[in-house]
Amino acid sequence: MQMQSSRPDVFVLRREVRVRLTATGVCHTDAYTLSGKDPEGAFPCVLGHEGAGVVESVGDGVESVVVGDHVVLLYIPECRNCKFCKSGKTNLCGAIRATQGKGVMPDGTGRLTDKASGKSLLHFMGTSTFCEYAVLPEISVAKVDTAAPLTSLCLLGCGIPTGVGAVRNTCKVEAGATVAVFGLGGVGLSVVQGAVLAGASRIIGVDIDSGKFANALTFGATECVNPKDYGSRPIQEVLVEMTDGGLDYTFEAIGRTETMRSALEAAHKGWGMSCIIGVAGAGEMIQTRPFQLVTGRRWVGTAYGGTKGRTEVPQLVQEYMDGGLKIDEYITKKYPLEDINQAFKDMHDGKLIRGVIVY
Ligand code: NAD
Ligand code: DAO
Ligand code: ZN
Repeated sequence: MQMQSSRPDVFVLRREVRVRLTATGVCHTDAYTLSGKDPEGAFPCVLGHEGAGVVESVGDGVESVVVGDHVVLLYIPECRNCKFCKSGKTNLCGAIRATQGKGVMPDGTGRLTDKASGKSLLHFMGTSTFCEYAVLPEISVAKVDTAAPLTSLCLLGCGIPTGVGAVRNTCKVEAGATVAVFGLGGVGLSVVQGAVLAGASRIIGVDIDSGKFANALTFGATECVNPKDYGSRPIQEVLVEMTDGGLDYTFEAIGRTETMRSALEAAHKGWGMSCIIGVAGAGEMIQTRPFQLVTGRRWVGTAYGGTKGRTEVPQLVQEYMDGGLKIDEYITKKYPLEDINQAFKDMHDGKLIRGVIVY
């Protein structure tokens, strides 16, 4: 069945839901794709991937949400039925991977149209949140408590679960552990938050912009270092010296291959684990001496913090409602959609933890 709405150009098919977006975060990944540097970026498309809203209509066969439900949009779906979901080892659901990557719905068609030209637009990361409406497969929305403010919950679409989940799901940081976080933007701050919640004993923030330190300390970093203060000395040497041999866990939340290496080499011999969160430029390669791994350091990576969205996002919302998870503290500024270019500019200028577009 095809359901027509007050917007006749937008429709939902079987197992699809249409969401009226209420808010979306603006993230560097949107800017990266917009820049044209992402070889997998498919245009013309509607960008945005950190959104939340209200289910406005549903297609046939939709069982997990009804009209009026509040949802967070998921760029990694959770079908609970594919071999990835069933493995219990990963959040990388494979159910709609191929079509999502091409910017279309599972049936191979799109649901977005440029009103001015009448031409079809591609979807982005299966979400396309820079738009008042989005159509997604039902496996790509997480139903959340309607009592929680959707303007805040949009940030559970990417940055916060990524950092917190890297700590909890990917590295399973234990109480008392020592942690270093490379990069203190929204994702790095979420690692700091995750480390605090895990009971880490020492959380060292690393950033070349000392202006980021105040927020990091407020979020719970115990100290911060700026590699620029150490001249040409590799920052991993400084950290190893500061910590009597290295950290139990290090996280790279920048997206640079050099800092990925530094983070790995700042991890403690024998057991240190280093997690790559940052997304490096297309085609870039990481490197270290294999002996770093032979001697017991482990190099891992994470997408969306290993978060299984439909299962875990509602839990994060509950944690937020109970006062245990910070979300509002990330929102530096809110913008109407018409000011989205200003939001991108402010993000590039490093002024924001997160800017949020409110519809
Ligand atoms: P951001 O730009 O807000 O923060 C990056 C921080 O790194 C900034 O504070 C910057 O000053 C600092 N920095 C830059 N170069 C540095 C260097 N050489 N040494 C130390 N610090 C340096 O970005 P963000 O939104 O926090 O995202 C961080 C990274 O995480 C990005 O690469 C983003 O694409 C990636 N990301 C990954 C996932 C995932 O699922 N793996 C999800 C979301 C974002
Ligand atoms: O299943 O092969 C796959 C890819 C899943 C998507 C992983 C995305 C990870 C990085 C996202 C970055 C920022 C939003
Ligand atoms: Zn799946």
